Amino acid sequence: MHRLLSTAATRLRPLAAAQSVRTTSVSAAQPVRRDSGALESARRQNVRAVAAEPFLNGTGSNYMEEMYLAWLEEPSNVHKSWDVIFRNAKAGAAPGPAHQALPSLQASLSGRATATAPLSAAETDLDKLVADHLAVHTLIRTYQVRGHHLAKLDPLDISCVDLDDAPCSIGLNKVGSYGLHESDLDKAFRLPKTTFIGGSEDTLTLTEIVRRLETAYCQHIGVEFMFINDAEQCQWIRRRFESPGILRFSAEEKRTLLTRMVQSTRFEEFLQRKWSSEKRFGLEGCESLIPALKTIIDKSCGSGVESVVMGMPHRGRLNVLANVVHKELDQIFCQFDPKLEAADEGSGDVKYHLGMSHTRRNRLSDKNVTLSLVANPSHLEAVDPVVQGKTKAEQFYSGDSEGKKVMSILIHGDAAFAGQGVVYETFHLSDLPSYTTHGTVHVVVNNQIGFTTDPRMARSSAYPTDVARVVHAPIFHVNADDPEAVMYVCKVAAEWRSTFHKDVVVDLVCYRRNGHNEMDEPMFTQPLMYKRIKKQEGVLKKYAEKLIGEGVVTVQEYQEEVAKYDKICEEAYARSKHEKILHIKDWLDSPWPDFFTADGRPKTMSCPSTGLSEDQLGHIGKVAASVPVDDFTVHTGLSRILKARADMLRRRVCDWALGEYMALGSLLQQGVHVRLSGQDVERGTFSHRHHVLHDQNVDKKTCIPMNHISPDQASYTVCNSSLSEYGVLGFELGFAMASPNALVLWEAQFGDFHNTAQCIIDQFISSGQAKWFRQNGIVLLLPHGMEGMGPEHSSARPERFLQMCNDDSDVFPNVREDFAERQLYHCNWTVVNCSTPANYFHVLRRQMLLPFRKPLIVFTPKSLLRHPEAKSSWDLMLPGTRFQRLIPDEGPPAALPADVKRVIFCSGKIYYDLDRERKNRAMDAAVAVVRVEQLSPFPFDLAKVETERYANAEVVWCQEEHKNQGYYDYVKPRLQTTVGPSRPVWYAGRGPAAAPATGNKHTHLAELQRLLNTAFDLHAFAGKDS
Ligand SMILES: Cc1ncc(C[n+]2csc(CCOP(=O)(O)OP(=O)(O)O)c2C)c(N)n1
Ligand SMILES: [Mg+2]
Repeated sequence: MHRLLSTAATRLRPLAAAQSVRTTSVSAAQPVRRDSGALESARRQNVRAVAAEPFLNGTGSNYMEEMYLAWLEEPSNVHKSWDVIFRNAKAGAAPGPAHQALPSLQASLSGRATATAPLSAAETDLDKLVADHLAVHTLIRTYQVRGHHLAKLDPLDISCVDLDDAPCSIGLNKVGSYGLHESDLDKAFRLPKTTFIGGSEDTLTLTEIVRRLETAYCQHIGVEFMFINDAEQCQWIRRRFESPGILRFSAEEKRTLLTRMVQSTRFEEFLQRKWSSEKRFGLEGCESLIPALKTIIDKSCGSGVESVVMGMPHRGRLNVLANVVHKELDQIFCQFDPKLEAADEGSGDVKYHLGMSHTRRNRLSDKNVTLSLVANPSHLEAVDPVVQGKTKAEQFYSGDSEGKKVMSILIHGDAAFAGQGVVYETFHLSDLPSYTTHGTVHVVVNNQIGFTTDPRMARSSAYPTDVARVVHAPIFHVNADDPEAVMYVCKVAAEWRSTFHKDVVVDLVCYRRNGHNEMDEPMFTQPLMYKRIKKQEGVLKKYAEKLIGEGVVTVQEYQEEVAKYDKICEEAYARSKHEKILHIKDWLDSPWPDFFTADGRPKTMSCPSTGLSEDQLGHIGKVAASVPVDDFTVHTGLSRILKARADMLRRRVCDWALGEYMALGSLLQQGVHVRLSGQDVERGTFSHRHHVLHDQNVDKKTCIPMNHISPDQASYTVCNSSLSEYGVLGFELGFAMASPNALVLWEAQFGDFHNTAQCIIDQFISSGQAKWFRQNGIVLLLPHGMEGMGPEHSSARPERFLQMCNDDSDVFPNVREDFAERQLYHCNWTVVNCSTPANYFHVLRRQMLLPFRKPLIVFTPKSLLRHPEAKSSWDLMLPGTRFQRLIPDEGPPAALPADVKRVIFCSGKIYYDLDRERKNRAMDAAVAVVRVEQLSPFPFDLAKVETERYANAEVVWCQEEHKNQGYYDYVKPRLQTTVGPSRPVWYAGRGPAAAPATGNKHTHLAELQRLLNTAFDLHAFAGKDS
């Protein structure tokens, strides 16, 4: 049958000596710089010896490097023979003599060998003794590095690393590869400190050494960890997998494991019996996932964890909900009833996507633990960063700065884990200060297939888990048909996390008993694999027989356990029949209990004024214009910026950056946590923000003035992210999910780049509430504007966001009390393009002062950041003021509206071009310019006031974006609904185009002038059809 591609196997081949020299010299940068000559010299010997000495190739070279580093630290750290080699090499000895003649053991035993010790007089048998010891050490190391290649990981026994391509010289009959002989098998060897196979013994015969290494590394557990740089961590792992007797369990532990296997297996069987033709993405073939997760949770709770946030795909999800999260079984079963009506608004979602949060008593720790499974879309792995963000937020709110109370577990499919880039993006967040969750336990349900695709067609790496190596996470492969081995690795994984607070991977190598779903025929594509699977006995049966054979349980006890669980299922099934209505809100992964009324509604439907007192504006402004710590030298350019801010304070105006400061600072003062994340947000892509000041003389000395506003303020987190959109936006969404009392903002470097995070936008932000009944107040800041910068860096694609808005273009709404808030409450998100700093300030504050949460999409400016006209007086920010959904023309047209010939509606930066052009043409009285600041939900009520005010005017929509882009397709039907069918709505703007903008500056300006000409040519539409 199949298995790994040769490309994958190639990766497992030892490196050529020359290659390994190159790689290792990077990893050992520090000591090598100090004294690289000796190592290089020793390496030259090594390279020559490599052909004859298999142990010196590949990992052997790393071994030498380790020896060398240890020697550099303290010569007595290494065996005398290595000491001599390095000393001689350092002293410039030619490779031959230095390498060939090892010191006499007697000499070395009587004291440290010296660099000048004679090398030629050693007795042959002592030389051999030393060489044999070295060989044994290398043999041990080879098992540690590559033993997993030979581990019996696959329950079907059809998959293994292709050892023809990657010879692995381990095993009793391979000792010759190390220069050892059959006659050495009974000889005793002293064990190095880097192994624990001896237990309390420090010498073992070669036969016993090999036997114990095979037990540790080549049975049902395969451990990949030798790529980890940290010696303590490697020792920690070796101790846990090499110590004799590690896989001995008490009868109690075995019985608990059996019970969990019964629950896992019988749950799927129950569903299969009751709903044989329903998709459920059953766990058959990987039933040990349930005890695996429970073991991780038990062990973690034992070390103080109180909350576990989980993310997982379809496979086995219902089982996890039932048997791990403990969702009531009747609630799960009633989801299968097609007649059940939905009680809540929104589309809802299929049962294997819903989330859940539940607090229960942990039996082992006897403490409460909250388990939440985050709702997710079909898009595999998309939930990973969301889970991390939610975990980070829970850690933040509970003051858990080291991840001791809150942790995350991510469950993956093998194909998705290897194939989806967001997995990599998420791993790269794992050790960043503002994104780390202090270690995630990853569990891969590695059923060796993805839908219909074999691993050899689905990945180029040997294992699906290789992606985890980038962050040096240890990887524990385990045969999932051995529940005890599974339980053991899960214990170690949990312990690893609580010890080192780093990621770890458990790879459950299993199979998929049915097709992709229960309706699928797997024999079409994997005939041989499935013939094999049909013969495979279920793991529960095998494990029960094992325990019965060991006398741990009797047949009767086992049968009673099965009957007990079946009865629980039957009773829940009976109860589920009484359910008449399906409540999606019972499936919330992140409930906000105090934020809503008991029945989940907003406590009010109004929003207070978002203005601030003059004093508050002055105080926050002062912080923004100062360096609030002593002895701190800022860059002279920044001093100028701060001075300019101070000047704005005197003039009582705000530019964009100051408006943002006022909004965020005031929310912090009100106790709202603010988190701003994205690429280069600390300074701001356009160098306007400067929320983190850097001392020009002291490395890493920074100051965040926003955290110096008042002593009792909430804390401000501003963090430059990794260069990722999908991962980071997902993370921030997850952060925002945890609490309604935080303003979480993600800023794209330029608006265009949001599309690499499209899945988070489409699947979570736009539709999350409709599918999963949970609100989210995340803010997206998307720099947008046509400024001649070319096809990229111009458009944040407003058309895409607007196309996903759920307000009805054809129905003029019933405008009544609190219309603005009600409209917001019923929309799926808010889309704004503010033309003034004051309005930006208000919309950010409104986001937190509203009694509910909706995502907010803000198209933010670039050139307007410094535009002299784009400044706001504080008068527009005082108490009583609020966000203006639409800004009417307050100039001459408003005074004599009947004389206005044309009313131009527009949004964003084009307003300033229109205003300038109107002045240039002296058309102030003839043309009104109205700014739509909140595009969605569309301000029908205010637009109507304006169109009625200018009853004699032509209605025009003007935009700088191309006709098939921007706002036109969204706004036109809504304006049309507002004015009625008899009044045309005209368009002034660029024509349709494939790319968002031209790369030619001249063309850009010509296009702009053309559209302004149309906008102000009062005859442009004469005789035309709209
Ligand atoms: C991003 C994404 N692409 C494609 C799919 C369609 N799809 C659903 S399940 C599946 C196979 C998943 O295989 P694996 O990750 O190994 O999980 P398994 O079903 O084997 O448990 C695919 C391709 C999807 N859900 N998400
Ligand atoms: Mg799979």
